[in-house]
Amino acid sequence: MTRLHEIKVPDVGNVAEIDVVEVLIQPGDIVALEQTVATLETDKASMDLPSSAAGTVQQVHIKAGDKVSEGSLIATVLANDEQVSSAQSDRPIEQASTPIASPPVEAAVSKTPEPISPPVEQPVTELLQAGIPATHKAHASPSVRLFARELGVDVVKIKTGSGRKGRILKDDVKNFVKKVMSEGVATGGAGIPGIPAVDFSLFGDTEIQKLSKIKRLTGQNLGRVLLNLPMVTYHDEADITDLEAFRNALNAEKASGELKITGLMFIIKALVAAMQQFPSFNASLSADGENLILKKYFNIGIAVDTPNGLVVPVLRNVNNKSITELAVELAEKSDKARQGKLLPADMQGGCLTISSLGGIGGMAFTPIVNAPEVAILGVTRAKMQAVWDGKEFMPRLMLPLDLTYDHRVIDGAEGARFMAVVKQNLSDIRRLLL
Ligand code: CAO
Repeated sequence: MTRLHEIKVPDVGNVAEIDVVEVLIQPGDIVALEQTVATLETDKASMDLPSSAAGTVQQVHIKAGDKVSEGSLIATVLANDEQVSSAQSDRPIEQASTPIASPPVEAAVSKTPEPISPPVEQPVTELLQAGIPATHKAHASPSVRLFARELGVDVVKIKTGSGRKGRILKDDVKNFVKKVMSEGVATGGAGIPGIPAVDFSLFGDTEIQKLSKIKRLTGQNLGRVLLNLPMVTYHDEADITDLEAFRNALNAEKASGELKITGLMFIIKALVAAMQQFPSFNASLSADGENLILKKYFNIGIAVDTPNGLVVPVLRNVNNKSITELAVELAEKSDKARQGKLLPADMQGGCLTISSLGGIGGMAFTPIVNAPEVAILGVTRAKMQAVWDGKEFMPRLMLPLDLTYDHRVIDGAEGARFMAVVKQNLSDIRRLLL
């Protein structure tokens, strides 16, 4: 038989005006016998209020912020006779129109009013005398502590919660776990010890500057890539003397104020031509590491330096675009990037990335692959060098190139051959027509 059962605040000793800090049920919920339905708190302790019946919640009579005392009505439950704690009052129902969907309850039926859940780490006798179990100094109810323990979280580390007076709620535990997962590297993820915190103010004045969202996300992503990809960087240089002469002649024809062509446009084209010869560079490893997904499109990401951090807009179908079209598109996208106006779609679908520091300087660096891509090409400043041509030293403009690749997909010899083709394409751009 089913009955309307009232869950009330049991005998909690001589305490009135108990705060309701969290209500964990709502009408329609199915509760199990002894399941925590609310968290109550006095100025000395907090406690979980267990359900005295199993069934479907019909009405909830309290909300967070209310004050209750012994006998206050908490909720009404359409309960199964078999699963009601005998001490609390029930009103039989004449006609229970729908059968109760009983939750899988294993708990035995209590013969006495159910005491409030036992305290966790509770040494305070005066609170026990008052009939109220207390909790550890961190401000959280036993059920939240239990939940935290199940997830391996030490509630003390959460410090302050979003509940009243900084109480730690279940959502705070979930958010803490999410944060630790996403910042795994910074906090010592993958079993690697984290970097210990240092109080720098001991050594002199300091100032706190918040990292931009882009910087934080980039940092997390780069950390994840470093931990997941076995990467190798291969360094080489391309002779771009003839390319530079052609480019300068081209730019000299342009009216003042017209968009100039930088060497980067030729690097993009030379790279894509090499990718057409080496399909494994235009690929991604499947998540299970079993297959290579070969791409039939050629989209190149370009790392752009912005005041808020590094972003990578993607130039699509580069194989079908002219050098001038690429220059216009990159100018538009890098402007948009620097104004913080790139949309997520502008940064998706890249096949390989180029990170060019050539406008700034440098001799070489080791860029980090923009996974799930399999390689990234780093470029630093071209420099005039004396190059031996077999007979004499000739002044040649040499462009340093750094190719980092995912060694699970690309072997060292393949990387070197790929770079040889990129170099050839740059040294003699007529090859790009082939
Ligand atoms: N060698 C010599 N000169 C170079 C060069 C190179 N490798 N690359 C560019 N230059 C020259 C250009 O020709 C241009 O010269 P002029 O002023 O005489 O025309 C000047 O440097 C500035 O070029 P640029 O940087 O404005 O243009 P770009 O097409 O080469 O690059 C872009 C565009 C968006 C990639 C670049 O502006 C940028 O943001 N680079 C930074 C990328 C970055 O931060 N990477 C690091 C990622 S890892 O943390």
